[in-house]
Amino acid sequence: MEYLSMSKEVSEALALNKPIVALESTIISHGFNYPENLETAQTCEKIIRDAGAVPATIAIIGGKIKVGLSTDEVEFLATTKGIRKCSRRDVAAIISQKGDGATTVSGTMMFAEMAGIKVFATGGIGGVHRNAETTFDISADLEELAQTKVAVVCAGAKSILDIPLTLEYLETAGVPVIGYNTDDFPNFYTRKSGMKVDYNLPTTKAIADVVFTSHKLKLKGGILVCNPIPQDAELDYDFIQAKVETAVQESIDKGIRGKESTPFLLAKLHDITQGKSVVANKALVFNNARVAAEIAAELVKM
Ligand code: PSU
Ligand code: MN
Repeated sequence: MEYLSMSKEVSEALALNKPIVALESTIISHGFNYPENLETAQTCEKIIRDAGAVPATIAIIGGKIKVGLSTDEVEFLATTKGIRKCSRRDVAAIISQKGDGATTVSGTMMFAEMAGIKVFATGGIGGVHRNAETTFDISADLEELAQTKVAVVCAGAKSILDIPLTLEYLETAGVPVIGYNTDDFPNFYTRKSGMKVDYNLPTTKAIADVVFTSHKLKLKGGILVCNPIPQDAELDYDFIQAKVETAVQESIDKGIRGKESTPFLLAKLHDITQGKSVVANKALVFNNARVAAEIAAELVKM
């Protein structure tokens, strides 16, 4: 396809049926500040390589869909101001303008599927925001999970979202919610949210088997794999909950809306937790990269 540009490493891996893990780029351009964004992106790639898989960081650069970025391209996304946050609805406009876009979970899933990549590691997915009944703020990530065939490894969703409503939406959309070694739907910074997953699977092999079976059945839509933050990196539940309340209230007071909402809340949390949220965020992303690589490695054996 004329718009899709795959790195040599990724296209060889696809041809040889090697394990591949997709990575998003909104986390680089809008999730962390420089230089933490660059370090985090590079460490994720290293963790995936160390686990025997090939990382494929995804973005739109100069109007091309890039699957597998060079070091310079990752650095460009980490250091350039004003890169657009790219979900499904932004794709055609950014490409036609030969622009740059940092792909969200939604955009990354689209391009991973186009490229033939089945496993994707991220931090947390977007979801139904608190007060969505008046704001209508529901992430395009959920609709993407409903229609695009990629397994997304995440640490659940954070409390800037309404977790029970997010889970209801996923149920309606037909998205299986699988816990890796947990009964609890994880809460990003903490291992438990008070809500349950649909299936608790004890091994990455068992999870890969669900992904494999879903492909064999030609079912539409993604699979959400929930991997709790490592115990030693978990934040105190009451501490982070209180900070989230403060951040959400400030976003309401300032009238923050639309695609600005999630980046605003993340930056605010980083600020008011004196960086504790950033440390936890990195730990859970790395943990997801590793588990995604293991799932991808099991998958290519099936
Ligand atoms: N959650 C995080 N970090 C992130 C995001 C979510 O902890 O960087 C990003 C992801 O790219 C996700 C997007 O797909 O935010 C969701 O944005 P929105 O809520 O505007 O759909
Ligand atoms: Mn939104």
